[in-house]
Amino acid sequence: MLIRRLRSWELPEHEATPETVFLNRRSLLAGTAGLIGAAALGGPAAAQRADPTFDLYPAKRNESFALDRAITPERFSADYNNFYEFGSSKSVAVAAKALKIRPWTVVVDGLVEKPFEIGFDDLIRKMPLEERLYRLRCVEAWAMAVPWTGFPMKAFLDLAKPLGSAKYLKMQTFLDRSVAPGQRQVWYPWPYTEGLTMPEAANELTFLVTGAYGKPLSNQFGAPLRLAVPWKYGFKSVKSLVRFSFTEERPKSFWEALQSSEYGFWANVNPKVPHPRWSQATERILGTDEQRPTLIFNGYGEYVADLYKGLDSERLFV
Ligand SMILES: Nc1nc2c(c(=O)[nH]1)N[C@H]1C(S)=C(S)[C@@H](COP(=O)(O)O)O[C@H]1N2
Ligand SMILES: [Mo]
Repeated sequence: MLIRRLRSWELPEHEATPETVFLNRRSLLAGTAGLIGAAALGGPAAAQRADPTFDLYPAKRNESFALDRAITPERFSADYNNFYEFGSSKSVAVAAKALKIRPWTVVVDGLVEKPFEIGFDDLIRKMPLEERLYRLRCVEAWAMAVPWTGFPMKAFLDLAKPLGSAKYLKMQTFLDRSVAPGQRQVWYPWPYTEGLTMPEAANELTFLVTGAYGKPLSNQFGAPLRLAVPWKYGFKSVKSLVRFSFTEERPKSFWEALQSSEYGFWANVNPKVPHPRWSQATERILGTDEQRPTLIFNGYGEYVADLYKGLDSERLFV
């Protein structure tokens, strides 16, 4: 009952369009630059200029990941976020500034040769950074296209050295009720958790993100480290990661734990498989009124369709 009432984010977009988008649209029409300060203009904010990894940006773009549409302007993508740790509205950018992203330690444990912890600044300097233009399709039927900077999960796996017995990679967000008011809402299964099979984790597309728009990530995007798996619904792209655990058992993810009939483990994008309460056939392009047809695997089938051969008994598209 409680969950039902609270999960307003599941409303179809036309019933739930937040005021901020209207405001931005209006200010655009008026010829002004939007409402969120320097970041809205695309330049690095003070927090980003002070970031100890600022010198790594912009990273060289990997041209193999091309878009079929325009990059979403940062003033839209940085002001319309799902980050339940900081509230269930889309306007979490200000609240997310409370997250302290240094020092930041990442734990690697479970079925690995040797569990370890590594500081984020050490980790990023061991990894091959590049920029990729990726699309993101939220299960709520809006979509965006973002220039992420980061490194292939494959490079991280080479560092983590999972054992042959590992079948899944479980990933978790930080847990700190003192900075994240959403985490005081005890009916949610914190910390936010997501999982991939090992073949999914090792896929060329699976990307660990440290930056966006040629700068270190701003907090609302999931700083300092988040996942991007663009062929899956956006809720799989878990933010502000602190722990990577290799397991034999399939991890239960945050939304799956809340409502498994609507949000499953696989969550691959498919226009023909509706959400129980709305169609997935089209998507609204963030910052516009444009609707586009949704693509199977969000258009990334050539990279990932083979991962799902022989898995027809699974709920691959929920
Ligand atoms: N920790 C955490 N990760 C999260 C979420 C969240 O609430 N908490 N929301 C997910 C959802 S539903 C989406 S669509 C994307 C949104 O990413 P964006 O805010 O960068 O657009 O983040 C995903 N990762
Ligand atoms: Mo989402």
